[in-house]
Amino acid sequence: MNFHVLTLFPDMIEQGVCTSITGRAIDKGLIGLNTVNIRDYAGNKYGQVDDYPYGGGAGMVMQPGPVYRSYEAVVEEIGYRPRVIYLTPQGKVFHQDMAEEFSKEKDLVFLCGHYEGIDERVLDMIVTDHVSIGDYVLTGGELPSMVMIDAISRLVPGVLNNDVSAEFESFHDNLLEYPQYTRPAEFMGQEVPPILLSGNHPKVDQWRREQSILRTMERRPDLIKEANLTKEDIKFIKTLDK
Ligand code: 6GU
Repeated sequence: MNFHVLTLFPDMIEQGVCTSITGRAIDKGLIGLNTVNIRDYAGNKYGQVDDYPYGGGAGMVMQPGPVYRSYEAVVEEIGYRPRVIYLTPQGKVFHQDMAEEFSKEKDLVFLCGHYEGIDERVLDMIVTDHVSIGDYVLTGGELPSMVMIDAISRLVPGVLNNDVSAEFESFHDNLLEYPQYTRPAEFMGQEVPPILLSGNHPKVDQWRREQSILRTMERRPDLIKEANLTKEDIKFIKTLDK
């Protein structure tokens, strides 16, 4: 899977994505990163990529030409028109299900805006998906594209070294993950829950499932409605009211 990022700050993307697990995935050839500097496609020799907004108002707007030409450079390279994700607080809020859907693509283009945004005409021409990473405002689309690349990459087979993989983590069954412990068995007077030292794996699994449910009810009650609860889970929840 190849990520193409159209941006005015390619160094920021490269520094972020080429680090840690995604960096190793690039070294192993499991994912590819191609940053395209929109400024390389500027319309004049001064490297201008933005201009004043028609109709007046604060700030600058990114011109359509450089964005369009940087997109066409990617199309030329890969030989087809891929999905183009425009990072914007006006988009659909990013979610694990979207990460799973996007992870099936061969190429994905991320378009990072800056200033007061990008000329609407080029967005109408090339963007297939408008995506936000939450209800707050950032200075540009670079961090959101890195968030999405991280979430999508870890779903690509081989990127995580554990085989049980991405599936059994937070948001599996729409429940939060259970708490984890490691040595020492006692830390500043706090013991590890004894069940985890018992070697009784069915009991450990049951305890973890219950912890996931409790944690989700406490911290993210909005997720419980969507959770895939078993008969045993429901029985457990009923014991809590007493
Ligand atoms: Cl995708 N872009 C910007 N600029 N701000 C955001 C965002 C995206 N998602 C949340 N805030």
